[in-house]
Amino acid sequence: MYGICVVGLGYVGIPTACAFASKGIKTVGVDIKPEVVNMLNKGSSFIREPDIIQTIKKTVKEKKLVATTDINHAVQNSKAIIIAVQTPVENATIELKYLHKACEDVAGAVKEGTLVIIESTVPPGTCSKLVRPIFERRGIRDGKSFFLAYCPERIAPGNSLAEFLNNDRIIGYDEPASGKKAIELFTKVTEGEIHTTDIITAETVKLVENTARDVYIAFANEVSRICSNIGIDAWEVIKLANTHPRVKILKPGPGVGGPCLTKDPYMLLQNYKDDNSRENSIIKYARLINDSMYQDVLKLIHSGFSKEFKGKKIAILGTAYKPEVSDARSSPSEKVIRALIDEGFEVWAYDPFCEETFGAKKAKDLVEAINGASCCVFMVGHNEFSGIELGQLAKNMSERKFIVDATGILPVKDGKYDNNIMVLRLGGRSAHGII
Ligand code: SAJ
Repeated sequence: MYGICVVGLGYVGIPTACAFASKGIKTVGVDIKPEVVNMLNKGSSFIREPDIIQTIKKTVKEKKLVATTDINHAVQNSKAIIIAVQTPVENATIELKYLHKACEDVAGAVKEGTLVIIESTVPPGTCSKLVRPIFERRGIRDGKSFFLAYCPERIAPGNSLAEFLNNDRIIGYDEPASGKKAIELFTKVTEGEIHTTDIITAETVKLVENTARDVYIAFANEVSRICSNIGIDAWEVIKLANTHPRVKILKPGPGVGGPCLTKDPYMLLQNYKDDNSRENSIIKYARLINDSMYQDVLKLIHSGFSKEFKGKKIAILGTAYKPEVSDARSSPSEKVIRALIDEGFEVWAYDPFCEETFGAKKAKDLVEAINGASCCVFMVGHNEFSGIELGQLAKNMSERKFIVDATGILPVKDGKYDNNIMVLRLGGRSAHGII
């Protein structure tokens, strides 16, 4: 018998399964992909976070964690089920078919008295309109013959296990008996505080959190554009503005990537009933700003070249969607790389975590990427890049060398440096007249 069954072993399901197994709770993970299941059973994972890898290795060996493709067997033999399948945007709509299928499978096998927790991000109302009816159609009643709760994940990829174990948790439930069971379960794994509410509020809270972050980042990006127009350094402006006790501006960058902030704001926006409100929403404009930041990077790159750039080598440093992760979904690097290839540049990409190159030539290391390049573009603030010295870069680059720092990773401001190297920084003074 398992304490927990986690359905969906993706970027959320794996840390979830690891967290329960690390607390000594016998955990079974289910996925339809045999390669994911096999990898986990061999003590490994596609998530390259060291504590995830270590925990999987240890808990698989101790037989606290196992994976299977057999959902019936796993569900029938578990006291509680957590569903953490993807809810992606496909053809411009939120696709709930994976959640639907997982709920059907769980409802078809679940034993009386099982706790079922939805962890996937969903549009408000999904648990009451889609999930609960799937169970009720089989005569399984929430709060009586099964217990339903919505507990959204809040983990930041890159540090997912620690965040799962330590972050505060929201638990949404509509039946007191279901809430009691869910609180009991999360108390075993969460150091953070548990906050309770009804299910539709919990569903909305999750979307509001991610939308807030997207809007805050858009503001930082807008500050960067405005400062470039004034001819001043946005990084200095933000640093000084943040000395105010009630101001906390985030960092400008080449855009917002990843599977969450690029999608969740649209799930929230859908709740406006009229087009006008949706079209004029701060949420929509934030998305537009963040989605268009890659053009600012391209403008900086173009400004560094004289007219002829066909065949010139450019090194794109970072293809992941953010620092220290291997995930390239909706990475701003994709748009930049594809545009540069179309324009005739010879584009090379290097990322210490991520295999994806978006059609650029793959460099095995930093040296191969920058060797003979006219331009290096820092697209992701990976730690490996933060120690780079300009002198080291200049030595390996071509005669004509300039660097675009799209993430503020370099310890220098923009301007001309020794070795004839020019640094153009997104949000920097030198972007004046360019952006
Ligand atoms: N970014 C900036 N400037 C910043 C911070 C981030 O441009 O100052 C960019 C990043 O480079 C990246 C994107 O934003 O491209 C998103 O990165 P992130 O670290 O802000 O967020 P995610 O998508 O990795 O994780 C978010 C988190 N949500 C919040 O912080 C409110 C995480 O807690 C959620 O669990 C996750 O979404 C999710 O799965 O929903």
